[in-house]
Amino acid sequence: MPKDDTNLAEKEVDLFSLYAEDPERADQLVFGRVANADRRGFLKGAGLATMGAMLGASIPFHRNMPSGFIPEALATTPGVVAGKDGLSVLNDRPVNAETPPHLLDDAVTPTSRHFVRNNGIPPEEINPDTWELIIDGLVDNPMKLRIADLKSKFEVVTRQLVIECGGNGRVYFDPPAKGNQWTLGAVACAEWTGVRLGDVLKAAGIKNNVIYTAHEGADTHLSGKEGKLAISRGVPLNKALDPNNLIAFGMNGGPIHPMNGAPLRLVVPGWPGSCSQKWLRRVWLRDKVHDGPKMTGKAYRVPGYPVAPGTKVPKKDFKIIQAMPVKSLITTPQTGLKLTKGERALEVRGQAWAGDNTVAAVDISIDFGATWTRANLKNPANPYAWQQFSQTVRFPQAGYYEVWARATDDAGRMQPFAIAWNPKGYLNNSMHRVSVVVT
Ligand SMILES: Nc1nc2c(c(=O)[nH]1)N[C@H]1C(S)=C(S)[C@@H](COP(=O)(O)O)O[C@H]1N2
Ligand SMILES: [Mo]
Repeated sequence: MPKDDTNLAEKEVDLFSLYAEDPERADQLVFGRVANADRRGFLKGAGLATMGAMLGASIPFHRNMPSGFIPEALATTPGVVAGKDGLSVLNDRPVNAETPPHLLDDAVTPTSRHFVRNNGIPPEEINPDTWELIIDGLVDNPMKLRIADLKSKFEVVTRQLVIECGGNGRVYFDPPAKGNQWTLGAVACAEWTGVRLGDVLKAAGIKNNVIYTAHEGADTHLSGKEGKLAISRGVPLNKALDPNNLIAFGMNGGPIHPMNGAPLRLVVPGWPGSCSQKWLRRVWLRDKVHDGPKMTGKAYRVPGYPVAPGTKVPKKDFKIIQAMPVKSLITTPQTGLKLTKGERALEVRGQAWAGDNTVAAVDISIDFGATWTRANLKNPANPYAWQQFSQTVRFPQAGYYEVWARATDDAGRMQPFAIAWNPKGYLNNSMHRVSVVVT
């Protein structure tokens, strides 16, 4: 049995607190080398690209940086990831950054606003022209494909697809759950271009005994151990063959952002974001449930039955998360809005999505859920795109209000008021609330 990787989250600590506690160890972690190693060597380690990404620039004189050195820009403005705009950085090693809800108002999330969830250290140097994807395991014809091969051998499609981290909303769990303390913004709907995963697997010839996929990326484990994967997940074959899954090489009409998996990634919409392997190197087919890092133990699993907050659940009762639940996000107004000058009417807007399902309705309340008004709801641009909703609400008098949104999917499932607590803090789809003060 592979080791349970679920306590890895504990190692995902903030860079600055680590430097304060133990600069030598921090340096080793950040730069991937021991602090007193060859000076020219240690800054070439895996952490430099991450450092550069955090700073928004490479560091020409990085060799002059003393060990334990914290760049001023990181010390004063920790909220920066190159090519990202307005994201909140939750963790810088590995980089994890989410998008404030009011920046998710677009039907298609701009690349600069797509959240980042890294479990390890992204690859340093990527060359899209020579990048190779291996398809092997239980297939008739193992394949090695460059991106040019994917483009010439398979139909290229463009789709708007939601990726949501399984741990989105974890911060609201009480008792708290370990791991990145995502609030609301570990979700996005970008427009991805690529080929269908199913087409590529079929071309390789799927053997009769295949039941599961296994995905591997080119990022490295936080420990820096050679050949140790940060994360390797898979999906049941029937999900893998869904024509909406892409092996993507394009994002919003341009290249994939380096932190979102350039030059090649999976997009398996509707299921936890962890199924959408970034920096994709290999997909192999198996005759058993995949057991890669973060596939086993309690990772991306919830108890198979509802439990009261704080319940200790035996490991054997945990089930792999499949489809994500119905959810909505209010993107306008931004919480804390003050309406002045006697304004009483306000347009509320947002996004709604529902795992493998579609959203049938979104309702809005301004009176703490006593009454609800149906919002206008758009159809998805394509399956697995999120759906925009809007409604104008009118506040009867001056005072403090909360606008609540509640989506219902086409199977009749509705977002709950309270969080369905689970030990690892996954699948929080409780209703989003924003505050509005009318003066
Ligand atoms: N290779 C690799 N793929 C990965 C991850 C990772 O750490 N390494 N993180 C996964 C998780 S947990 C999520 S939620 C999504 C996030 O995709 P994004 O960073 O593009 O938003 O990528 C998934 N794919
Ligand atoms: Mo995730």
